[in-house]
Amino acid sequence: MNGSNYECFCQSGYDLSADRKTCQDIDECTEENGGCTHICSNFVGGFNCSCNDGFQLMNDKKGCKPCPSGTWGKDCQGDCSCLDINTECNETTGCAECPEGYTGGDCHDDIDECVTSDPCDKHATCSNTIGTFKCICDAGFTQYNATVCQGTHMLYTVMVVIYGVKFVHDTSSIP
Ligand SMILES: [Ca+2]
Repeated sequence: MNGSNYECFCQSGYDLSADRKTCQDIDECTEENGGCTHICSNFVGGFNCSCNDGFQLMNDKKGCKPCPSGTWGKDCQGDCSCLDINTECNETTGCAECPEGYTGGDCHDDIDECVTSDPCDKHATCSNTIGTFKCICDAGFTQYNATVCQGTHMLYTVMVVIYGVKFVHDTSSIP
């Protein structure tokens, strides 16, 4: 071979380098965004298109169309069921409102109330459960209601919870 009687060709996605012997990746995204409507991602030997949240790739693998009703998020993988609560579902953020005890775009994530709101009174230990929580009364106390424990002794504390404000009335002075 004297260098003049052969010619190199590259596979698709590659271009011949200046030395005319090696192939180098073509960055298709530099030209017209690779034909992608939204996001063009180059990789060695090719490229692909993807869409912004709230859209899905069309059959041509380049165009993007809005998520079908009932779905949201990246590649429309989010589920708008919102645990059957009839509420608005945003195509990029998901469910606008979740039932009590749940959070997340799909409303499938449990809220750990023991961390977020410390709902139990001082004579109880909070225990998170899926969709809600439990207040487990300390020894010597029994359940008065979901969040309040009262002493089983003569002296006890009544805790009334109204609109999230706690009023503590110590009845120990009452004969
Ligand atoms: Ca919970």
